[in-house]
Amino acid sequence: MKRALITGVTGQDGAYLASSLLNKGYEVYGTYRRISTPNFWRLEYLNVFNKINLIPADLGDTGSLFETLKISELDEIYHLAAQSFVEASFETPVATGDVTGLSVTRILEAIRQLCPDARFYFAATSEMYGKSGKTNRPLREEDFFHPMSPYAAAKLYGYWITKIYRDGYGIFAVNGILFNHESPIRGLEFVTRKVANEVAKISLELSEELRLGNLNAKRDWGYAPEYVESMWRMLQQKEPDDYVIATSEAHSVRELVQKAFDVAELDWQEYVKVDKRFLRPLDVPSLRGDYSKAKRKLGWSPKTKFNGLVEIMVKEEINRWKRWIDGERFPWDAPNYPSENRILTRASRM
Ligand code: NAP
Ligand code: G4F
Repeated sequence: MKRALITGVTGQDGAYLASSLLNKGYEVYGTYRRISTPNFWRLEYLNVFNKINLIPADLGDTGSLFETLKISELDEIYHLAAQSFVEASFETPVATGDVTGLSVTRILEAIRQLCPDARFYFAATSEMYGKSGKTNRPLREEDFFHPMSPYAAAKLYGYWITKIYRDGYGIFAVNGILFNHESPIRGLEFVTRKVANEVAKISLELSEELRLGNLNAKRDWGYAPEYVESMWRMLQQKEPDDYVIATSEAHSVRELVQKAFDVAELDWQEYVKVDKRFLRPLDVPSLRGDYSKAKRKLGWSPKTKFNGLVEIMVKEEINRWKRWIDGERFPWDAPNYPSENRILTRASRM
C-alpha cells in the first residue's frame, strides 16, 4: 500500500486530495496545527475524518516537520499548507514569507536528509505571474513571473527552491502552477465562496447586501476536486516537471456576481456595494492559464467550467442555509478532535 503525506490536510485541497488518495487505496497521513478551535469540518464533510492519520506539525517549526517525515516512510509528499489568502499577506507579510515561502525549504531539507526517494509536490500558483497576466493569451509554464503580493513573492521562492532541490539533489520534486480553484468547502474569505454564501443568505432573507472590493479583476476559476487529481498525476510521471492547471477561461468578479445572483433569480445590482476595505494595495488585474502541457503529458483537462462551478456553489449554499433554517447544524458548529488512535503524537510514536 502506498503512503502519502499531505501538509495542510484541513484546507480545501488537502481534504479533497485526502479523499481522492483514499479512493486510490493509499494510506494517508495529514499534518494539522493546533488552533484554538478545532478545524476538521472539511474532513468530516467529505467523510474522511476517521480514515486518515493526523500528525501535529507547524510550518514554522522545523523540528515538527523533520519528526513528521521520520516516522512515515513516505512515497509521496504533497506540500499544500500555506498562509494562502492574498489579502492577508499584505497584513502579515513577514509571517507569510516564513510560512508560505521558507517552509518549503524546511520540508525539502527534511526530505533530502531523511527520505530522498519520496516524491514531492509543491503547491505553486498562478499568482506568481502577477503583472504578466495582462497579456491577452493564456499563460504557460515558460512565461515570465512578476509577483504583485507578499504571498506571490513567497510562492515564487517556494517554486525556485523546489527546482533547485530537483536539479541539485535529484529529488523528484514538481511545481503545480494551479490557477484559482473553488468548491463548496472553499474558505469563506475567498471571493467565490463569499459571493455564493451571501447570495444564498440574501435569497432566503437572512442578509440584505453583499460588500465587495475590485469587481474588474478577472480570474480563471476551476473546480477543486478536479484540480487535486492533477497533483497526483504529476507525481506518477517518469520525470519531475512543472505544470499549469487551469480552464483557459477568464471571468471578472462582476460576471461572477451576476451569474451567482442569476442562479438565485435575483438582480445583483440591487444588493452589491463596493467597499474599499476589500481593495488591496495591489491586485493582479487578470489571470488565464494554458493547460495544454497538462493535457498532453498528464491526460488532464478541466470538466467543470465557470457557469457550472458557480451553479454548484450557489445551489450548495442555498441547500445548507435551508437546512440551517430547519434546525440542522453544520459540522463546523460542533468542532471536534479526532479519536486518539488517529492522532500520531510524538509520545505515541516512541
Ligand atoms: P487553504 O484552504 O487555505 O488551506 C491551507 C492549509 O494550510 C490549511 O490546512 C491550514 O491549516 C494550513 N496552514 C496554514 N498555516 C499553517 C502553519 N503555520 N502550519 C501548518 N499548517 C498551516 O488553501 P487551499 O485552497 O486548500 O490551497 C492549498 C495550497 O494550494 C495552498 O498552498 C495555496 O496557497 C495553494 N494554491 C491554492 C489555489 C486555490 O485557488 N485554492 C491556487 C493555487 C495555489 P488551518 O486549517 O489550521 O488554517
Ligand atoms: O478569491 P480571491 O481572494 O483569490 P486570489 O487573490 O485570486 O487568490 C487565490 O487564488 C490564487 C491563485 O491565483 C491562490 F494562489 C491563492 O492562494 C488564492 O487561493 O480574490 C479573487 C479576486 C481578486 O482580484 C480580489 O481583489 O477577487 C477580488 N475581490 C473583489 N472583492 C475580492 C473581493 N476578493 C475577496 N477575497 N473578497 C472580496 O470581497
